[in-house]
Amino acid sequence: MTTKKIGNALRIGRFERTFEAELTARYEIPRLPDGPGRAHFFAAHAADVRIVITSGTAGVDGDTIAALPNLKVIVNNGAGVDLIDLPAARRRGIGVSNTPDVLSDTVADTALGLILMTLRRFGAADRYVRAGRWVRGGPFPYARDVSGLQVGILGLGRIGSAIATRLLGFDCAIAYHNRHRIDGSPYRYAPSPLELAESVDVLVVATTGDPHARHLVDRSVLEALGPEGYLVNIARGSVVDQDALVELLVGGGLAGAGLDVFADEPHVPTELFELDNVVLFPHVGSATARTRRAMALLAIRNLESYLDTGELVTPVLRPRR
Ligand code: 8YV
Repeated sequence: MTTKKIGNALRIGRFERTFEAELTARYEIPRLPDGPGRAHFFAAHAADVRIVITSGTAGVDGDTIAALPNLKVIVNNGAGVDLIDLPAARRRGIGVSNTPDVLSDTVADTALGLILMTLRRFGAADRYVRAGRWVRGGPFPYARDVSGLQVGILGLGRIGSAIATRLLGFDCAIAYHNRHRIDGSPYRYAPSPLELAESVDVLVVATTGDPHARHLVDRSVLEALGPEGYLVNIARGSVVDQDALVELLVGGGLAGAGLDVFADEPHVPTELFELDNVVLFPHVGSATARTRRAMALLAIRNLESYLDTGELVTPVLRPRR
């Protein structure tokens, strides 16, 4: 494959390895330097940039959008666009694309893994064997059944729905909260996150990480979940009040938590390392070879579609023509 130069495009942030490989195999695109080099780059090239390519973990803030006067489109590798200033993009008519659907099953599998590992204490059980404690200490303590539980899903979108479908196979009763009730949904609707938490054994966070979702799971929601309740988060760390979560876990105010995402990744509160009822993943929700390739190819299809037709394949915001 020969690489093609796209002079009016700019890469922002570091990309996960499959996207990096697929993109560089096809295109030669300059990267926005970090540090002092950034101001020099803007001074020399800002007016040329029409396309920005970024990833879920890097994003494009309002200052960067303001610094690029001719920006027309932002292509994001990842479903979550919470690190892109969408209101600023909308005001300027800048299109934004993401990579929905192709990751839903894999992220839902991750949620199920976290639920099973946390409630059945599979991670702790594995550590028990490896540490030779089965021989010395006898049988491992009892865990909690997943089958037949009441599970609340905060954010019944594409990923939330894929989680619900899987849980039906475990005979779980599903409830959900979204800003609006979904017509025709087979699941019980809870009018607020608090009422959802009060009525379930496990609360699964599957919302977007948009500003309106910040701390949607606050201390009162966690307290409503209570000492017998579990929190699972595969969405964004910003949705949960992490300080309150840590405090409640340490003090026994929650039964446990399964977390793939954190408030300040890759930093994880060290208090959690001590707790055997907590399962910690390094944001691997979509991290399988097949899914990361599907995401990368969809991001590239968005780029190519914009170059060919001026339209995006999976727009979050359509570019103004
Ligand atoms: C990735 C994600 O971590 O898609 C998302 O929003 O959180 C993850 O799949 C990331 O986007 C990879 O760039």
